[in-house]
This record gives sequence, structure tokens and C-alpha cells, in this order.
Amino acid sequence: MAKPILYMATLSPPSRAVMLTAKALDLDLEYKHINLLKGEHLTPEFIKMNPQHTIPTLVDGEAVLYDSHAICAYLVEKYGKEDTLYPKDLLQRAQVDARLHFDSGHLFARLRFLYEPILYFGSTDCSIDKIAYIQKCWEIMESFLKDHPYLCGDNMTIADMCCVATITSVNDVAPIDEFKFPKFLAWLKRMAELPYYKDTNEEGAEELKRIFKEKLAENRGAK
Ligand SMILES: N[C@@H](CCC(=O)N[C@@H](CS)C(=O)NCC(=O)O)C(=O)O
Repeated sequence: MAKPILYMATLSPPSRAVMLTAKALDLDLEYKHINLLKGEHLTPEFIKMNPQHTIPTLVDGEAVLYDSHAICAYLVEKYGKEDTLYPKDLLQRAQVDARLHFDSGHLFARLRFLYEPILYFGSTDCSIDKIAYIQKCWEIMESFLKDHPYLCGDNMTIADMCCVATITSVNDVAPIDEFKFPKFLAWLKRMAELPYYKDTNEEGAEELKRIFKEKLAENRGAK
């Protein structure tokens, strides 16, 4: 059977969330690298496949799927040997869904609000307000992790994959206070211990943070 194809970039947090999920499932994906800064997601062929022109986009046989959260859930359902990453139990699944929406609607949305104008549109707006808006999420993360090691309990789920990929892409411009958020930082360390974490998430996240800082300096005329 042909491998599912993932249109992705290592710079893209939601792409890395899918890559982490695939690694956890021991699933081989064929990666097709898309350079967003060169507009490779805006070609007529790409837009025909995904009118939302976002990565990650998954092609699995006849099926085309976009949105990392939907893709992660699909991969676990279709290829997972067990359901811990995305439980079948109604209530447990609803808890995971809630955290996935937290990533989509809060974490990633706030990262994009800060990053996109600087990376793509020459903005110099890296205001305290935008940073504080991201850091508001750190308080919520600490409360999610107050009583258990992972976002939805004792087991790692796709919610952990999605949230860690976003958070580690912005945690230098929006630092996490170690005295206020010990559980949250312990969770980040726990996630970083995954054997496939460094190659699959850390390198891309560090590169994105570096490029963001370079672009900001360039836009400010400092380079
Ligand atoms: N909610 C989407 C967000 C995807 C997204 O915005 N990806 C960015 C890259 S990190 C992208 O493709 N941006 C290009 C665009 O929106 O045109 C997901 O989780 O997949």
C-alpha cells in the first residue's frame, strides 16, 4: 500500500504536530516539503487540492485532509494499534477535542497573530500586548497540568502533540516563568524526552524562532 503523503514544512508547528503523531504511531509518511516563504502553497495545483492553502495537508489514497488536528485524529483512527492517543471513550475524546480546540483557537491563533505580519508582511509589531496575550495561555496550560502529567490525564494524546509543537515555536519571545508554571515546564521536559522529539519537533521549532528574530530585525532596519 502506498504511504500517505504529507505536504509539510519543518518550520510549521501544525506540520510538526502531525509528524510527531505519525512517529508515535510508528507510521511512515512520505514528506513533501512546501516552502511557504516562497509561496509554494499558493500555486493553482496546491489551492485545487486545499482551498485553504495551509500545511499540513495529507493525501491518503483518494482522501485529501487538512487541518493538523483533524489529520492527527484521522491517523490514530486509521493506523493506530490502540486508541490511547485519541481515545474512543466519548468523554475522554471530548476532553482531547477540547484541548485540540485550545491549540487551534488560542495557542496557534495567538502565535500566528504575532508571527504572520512579521514573517510575511514586513511588520515590526512585536508588542508587549501580543506577547502578553500569548502568555495568558501559559496560565491555562499550568491549570490543565495541575493534577496529571499530560494534558488529558495519565496518557499522552494528540492534544499534547499539537500543543507542544505550537508552544515550543514561541516560548522564547513569550518566555514561560519557571516559578509560576512548574507543572507546565515539567510537561515540556517530559515531551522533550520522546525519542523522536528532537528530530521531529525541536529542530524545526528552533529554526522558526531564529527566522522570526532575523525577520523582525530585518523589518526594523537593524540588519
Ligand atoms: N488550523 C490549521 C492551521 C494551518 C496553518 O495555518 N498553517 C500555516 C503554516 S504554520 C500555513 O499553511 N499558512 C499559509 C496560509 O495560511 O496561507 C492546522 O492546524 O493545520
